[in-house]
Amino acid sequence: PQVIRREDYQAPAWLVPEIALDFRLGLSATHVIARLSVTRNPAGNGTPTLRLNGDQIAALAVRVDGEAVNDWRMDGPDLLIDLTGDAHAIEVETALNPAANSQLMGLYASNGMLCTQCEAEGFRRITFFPDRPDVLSTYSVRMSGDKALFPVLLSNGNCTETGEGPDGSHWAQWHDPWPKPCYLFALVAGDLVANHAQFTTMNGRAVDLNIWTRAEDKDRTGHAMASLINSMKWDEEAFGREYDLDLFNVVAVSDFNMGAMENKGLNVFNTRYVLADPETATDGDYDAVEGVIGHEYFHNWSGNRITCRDWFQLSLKEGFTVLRDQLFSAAMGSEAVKRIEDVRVLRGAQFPEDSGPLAHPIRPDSYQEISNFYTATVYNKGAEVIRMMRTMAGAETFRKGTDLYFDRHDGEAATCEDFVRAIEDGTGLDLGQFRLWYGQAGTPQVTVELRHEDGAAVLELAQQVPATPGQPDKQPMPIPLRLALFDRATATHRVEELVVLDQARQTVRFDGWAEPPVLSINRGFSAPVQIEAQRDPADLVFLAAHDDDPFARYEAMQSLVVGHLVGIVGGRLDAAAQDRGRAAIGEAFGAILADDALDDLMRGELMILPSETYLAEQLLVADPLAIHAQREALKAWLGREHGAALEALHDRVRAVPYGRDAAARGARKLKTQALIYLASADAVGTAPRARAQYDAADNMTDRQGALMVLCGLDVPERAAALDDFHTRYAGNALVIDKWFSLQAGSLHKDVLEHVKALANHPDFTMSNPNRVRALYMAMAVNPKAFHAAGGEGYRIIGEVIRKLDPINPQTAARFVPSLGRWRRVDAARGALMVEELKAIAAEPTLSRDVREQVTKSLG
Ligand code: DPP
Ligand code: ZN
Repeated sequence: PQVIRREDYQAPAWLVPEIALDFRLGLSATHVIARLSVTRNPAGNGTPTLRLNGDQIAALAVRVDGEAVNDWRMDGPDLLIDLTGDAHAIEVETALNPAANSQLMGLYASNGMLCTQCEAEGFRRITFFPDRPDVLSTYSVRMSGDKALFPVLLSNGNCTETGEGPDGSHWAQWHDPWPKPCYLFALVAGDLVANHAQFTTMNGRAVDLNIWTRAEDKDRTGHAMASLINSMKWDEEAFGREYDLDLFNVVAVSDFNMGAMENKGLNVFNTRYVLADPETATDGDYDAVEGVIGHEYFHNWSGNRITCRDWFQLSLKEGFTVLRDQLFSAAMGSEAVKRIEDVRVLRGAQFPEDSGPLAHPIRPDSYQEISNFYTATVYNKGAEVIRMMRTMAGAETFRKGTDLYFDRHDGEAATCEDFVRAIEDGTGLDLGQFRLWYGQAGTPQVTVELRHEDGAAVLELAQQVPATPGQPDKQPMPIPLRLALFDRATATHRVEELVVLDQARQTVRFDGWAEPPVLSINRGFSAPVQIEAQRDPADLVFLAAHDDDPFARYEAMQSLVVGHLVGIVGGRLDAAAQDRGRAAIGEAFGAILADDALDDLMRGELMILPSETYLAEQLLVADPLAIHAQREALKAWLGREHGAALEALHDRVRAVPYGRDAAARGARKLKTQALIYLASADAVGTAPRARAQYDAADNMTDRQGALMVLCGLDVPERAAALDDFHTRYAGNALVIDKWFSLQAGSLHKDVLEHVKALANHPDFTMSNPNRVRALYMAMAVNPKAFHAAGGEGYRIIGEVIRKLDPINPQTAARFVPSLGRWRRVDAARGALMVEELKAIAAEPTLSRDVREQVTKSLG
């Protein structure tokens, strides 16, 4: 396999300042003429050979300076032309079949419309081009097609002209004044309607906003539009970034590999991040729409105006843009809850990457298939790394750094190093050692010990960055730890500061403590590390009740439960210690239920137990079913112990009417949380309560929550509610996705039987990524199903990978990491997982995507 290395970067030999594209559109036959003005790059290596990348396309004709030529040649998928002189006009014709493009990369058909996805390397499936992000061009796009099939014709930038053609056809001409790499090119043609609004920027530019959907979906775009307007305003205020075109289009597409795509002036979205109304979208869905709308909009500056020099720099735009969308969502809602959710995602998705065979730094050194690097590491850990700079600089000073970055690199294809240097120059921070965060993979382990001696609190800190594939030895990194010391008597803190641990070991002394304080550390999750501390459960109960940092309060509760469950599963707690631990959790849980000063959204967060994935992460080798059983047992015990309080809570929040405000959202969150514990304690007794919540629901949050609980129970109410749900939402693809996910993710003892039956359901299809993920990703992340005795879960996922790979390799490859965790489970299970990986590797033809992930997972 060909390995692409970061250190091999070479400037492009030829540039393409301008490109004109002419599309004659048809669902199964589209004809493309690309006219490129190419100029020799003075900074290039001087080769006469122009390399135009291609992928599964053929050149029908090639012209140089207007003359048909024959002396071009193919080098694998690429088209090469030798040129004399410094500037030429190149013209290439290609023919495409969008309807047959099941990979959903390049130009493809979805639901009768045509759309594109070009990041990272999809443009080369449309025409021959130097498909690399450091080649920036000005685009003119003409498209023509049947007016009845494609009444709406969109591309990047502004529409400059339209007209009628022969035989019921029409055409449109678009021009994007901002030079861009080809991964930001987009085209959409279809029968769409727009929700239209206007936004006036801080300097008075009037911008037309359109959210395009199929007619029947239009009335579910209000939240996306409000989120877009909020994003535009927030980016002006928080980062000084103004929109730079007169038009901003968003299109919702139901077949989409990713969440959404930030194409210049024409964002293309997976429908699930656009459509929302109370009847069909949960509060979580609303948040996801807001977050992704923001994310793609923010890319206009962090991604489009300043793009990446090469794909190793992906975190330059993604890490920064994730941070920007996190700050935006925090500003729109509860900052505390948003931070907890972000950390939950990091721990659930990124920590396992860092500790597995696919571990890579946020700026990888090599890849075989770049699609495999759109990871939680590049995105979410990338955001955490930039957040640490912000924490160390302070928000206001950090802004000076980002201002400088935008100023200095506007219009360029930049590197992570450019970003760090701009932050350094703008803030005055010395980030020399900090750069290690870009190059070293693995989640640092920080050991914390607090001693009390001679009237002082002495904090011993040590760090260790674990070995990862290809990186056996690591250097200590700067780890900013926000900490506080609490006075037990007053339950307030006297010290709060940011300590930067930048050596292997460090001691920090705090004088003036006659009594030992309680330590609160990594407040706000100031660093993406794993804290190892021997904590007295009483101290954690204290912090869970009194810490004034909401994240730290949540963390105290999590640590209490992690210590208890991991202690039991690891066989480290005797019966008496188990009882003490459980009692401490029960006490803290009761205090959370009873605390009148807590808002319900935060109360809901504090009630959520650490996930099984996160618990497994604490053990070198885990028995997933033992973790599952112990966690379920604790849930049931809490449900019994606090049954009356949980019922009272459920009754209280049931009475709160639907609203989008925090209080009503908090009520809905608690409604389902209460139900979860009650059902765990008493399935038969709670089923009618769950069914009542289902029936009374006037919104998807309550209805889905109740159905989720019922799905896990072996009660008659289960099938009836599932049938009702399917009938009620027949034809609404996003809600039917939920119907699949709830069953595949359920706690039900027959979950694998359900999954197998659902695979044959008429609503199931392997060609829609949302549907595939709804069934199989939900199952792959459901430990009870995935790790079921005998390896059936592994076989199901292995088969999905093999069946999906020829259809959609990008989506298929996303399933490999779950099997790649084989070293972290008991040997018998591990062997079954390896067997599946080997069966995949033995396939005669495999995509580069799946091949890379499988080989690395076995390696
Ligand atoms: N660049 C997209 C995003 O993260 C993914 N292709 O927004
Ligand atoms: Zn992004």
